[in-house]
Amino acid sequence: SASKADDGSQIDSPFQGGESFFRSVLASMEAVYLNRNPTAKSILEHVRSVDNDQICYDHLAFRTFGVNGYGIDSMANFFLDFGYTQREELRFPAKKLKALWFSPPSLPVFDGGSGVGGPLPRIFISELLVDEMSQQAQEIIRKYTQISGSGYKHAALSSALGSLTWEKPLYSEFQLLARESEYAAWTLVNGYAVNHVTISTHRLKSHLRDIKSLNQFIEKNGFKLNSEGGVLKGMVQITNNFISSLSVSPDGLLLQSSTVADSVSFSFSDGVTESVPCSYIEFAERLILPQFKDLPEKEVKEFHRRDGFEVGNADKIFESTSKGQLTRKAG
Ligand code: OOG
Ligand code: NI
Repeated sequence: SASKADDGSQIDSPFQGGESFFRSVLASMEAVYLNRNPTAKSILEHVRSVDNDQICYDHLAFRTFGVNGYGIDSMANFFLDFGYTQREELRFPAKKLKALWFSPPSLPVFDGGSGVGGPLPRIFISELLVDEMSQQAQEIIRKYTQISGSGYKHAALSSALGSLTWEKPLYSEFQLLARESEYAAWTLVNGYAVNHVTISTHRLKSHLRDIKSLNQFIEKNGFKLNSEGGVLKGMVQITNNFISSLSVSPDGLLLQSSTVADSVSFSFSDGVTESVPCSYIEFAERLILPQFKDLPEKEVKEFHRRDGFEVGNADKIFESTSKGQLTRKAG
């Protein structure tokens, strides 16, 4: 799975360590995600029923608190240890977030599995710039990361077990964070749990390989897509309800859409039980780079396609867990 750096050179680091161990960890992270998020589970089943068991994950995403060692590095270390390569940084000043993505190492042999057994996914990890938050919000975040002690060293384990490394917060603390940053509130109650998996649509075999068809298929089956950013920046404005959920990069080559997150009931430490946003599922179509547009279709590999992420798209996708999207009516 060769990938290209910005200067066009190949980044092709080899996989390091035990592949079956690595895939078991991914499978445990995925199991936690599927158990908590019935929409994601059901959409994967629907897609699989049309597309003969072959689903490739474009990327997995995680959220972190950028403080006391709990930031991006805490989760990235696990992937770096198995040969992943750090790539570009993305900044979201209004949301007080930054993100990094990591490209997967190449495998010595790959015999065509599906999901976490398939081609290794990219990894997208973001962090809240905690120092830029209000004093009150910082106090809450610092309190829980301090309680957690060395928990940041066990980010992957925490994600695979579906267990927070810190104690459960008070409901009032969750609410205070939510008013200032829905990302912060999400991370306080979900910790290192997988935020979303992304289906690589162009690697599907059926008509669903076209992300617009997949969006229609999803909505026809009664699921709600994140409608944030209905006006496509730098693109023609499309008023069709299905397509308004699509984010397109300025070069027109990275197309992404996502569902609205599921909610789970969460028992706060003060005895309050409230529903909180959990995870969502995303779809990404990476189009063929202009210099490879004449390649015969069956020769097209992943590295011939648009790589990486896009700030404008990501900014809208972050809203998949926002209250505004969760309470919106479908359609
Ligand atoms: C990540 C949102 C961005 C993408 O693919 O650009 C993203 C998040 O919600 O934590 O997933
Ligand atoms: Ni994503």
